[in-house]
Amino acid sequence: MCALHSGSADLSCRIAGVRLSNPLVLASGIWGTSPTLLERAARSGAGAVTAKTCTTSARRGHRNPTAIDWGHGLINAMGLPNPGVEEEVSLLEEAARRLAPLGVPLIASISADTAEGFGKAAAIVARAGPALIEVNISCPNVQSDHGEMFAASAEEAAEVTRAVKSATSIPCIVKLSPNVPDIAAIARAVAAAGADAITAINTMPGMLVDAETGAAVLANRTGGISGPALKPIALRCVHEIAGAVDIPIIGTGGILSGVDAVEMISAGAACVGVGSAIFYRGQDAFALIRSELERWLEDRGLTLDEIRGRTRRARENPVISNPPPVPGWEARHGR
Ligand code: RRO
Repeated sequence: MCALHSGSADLSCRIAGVRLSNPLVLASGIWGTSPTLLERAARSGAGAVTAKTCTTSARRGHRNPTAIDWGHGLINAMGLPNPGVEEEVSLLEEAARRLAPLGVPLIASISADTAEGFGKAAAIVARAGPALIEVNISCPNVQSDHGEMFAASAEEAAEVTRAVKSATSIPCIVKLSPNVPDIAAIARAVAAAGADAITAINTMPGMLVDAETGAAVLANRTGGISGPALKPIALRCVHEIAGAVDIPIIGTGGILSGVDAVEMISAGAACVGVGSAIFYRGQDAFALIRSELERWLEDRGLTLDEIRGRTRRARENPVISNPPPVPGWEARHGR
């Protein structure tokens, strides 16, 4: 492991009244709901950790192959596998117990087929005492079961938000999809319905096709794209949402390095989601990104508050040469 910078920059931040020691949030679905894996993310430097989304009943998920590195990012169609919210509560309770002494907040994540179902799932996960509940209305891989995602309609997204808000007093974060014509309109609707924060964004639907056979590569045919290819889309979405609402945003999509985190916070995010980075950079991803972020701020004498939202205030369009997302990334991946 390379030497980590451990400086004096204050990386602490708040999301919906919950304090994080640093803005890096383990994204949902990356390390499941296993208490030991969530604890590992916390010990390796995450500021908060999000569990895998759970639903009112258990789901098996899709057949393999379900996740692939396609060269410029990942694509997945897990199909929301989970043991169901009742089973999940005991795992979340254990995770919360392990995270409490580390001072790392737990974020539960829920989904359902109906607004009422979201309310029910929220009331059940609340029993585990998570600091926050993420409301996943934007999974790209369950259309055949659920119909159109709730994140596609401002009215339905607001209805789900209201159902969750009336089921629990735990602050809720609504997770939006990039696959809509006007994400700012959806953000306004959920904020008006009482959302305490927004996660932007979920993965972007896509597919891989095998040239030899012409067949779709994923068993589900389509999946959600994450990693480096998603970053410019996520930056645009966060920028648009930050211009539309005042609630905090967890900017998620292609954050692999400290510089990526700086870009996302500049676009208006309060915190940043980290997911695919664990695939690209290994289990030390949080420690690496955190130390890069800290060093970047210290070298320039800047604070998180000073960089947050500065994209909107910036007057110049500098010509920058874009380095690979992570130094040495191409060599490590044989490219
Ligand atoms: O489980 C999945 O297939 C999945 C979910 Br719930 C989600 O929200 N986003 C994603 O890319 N995959």
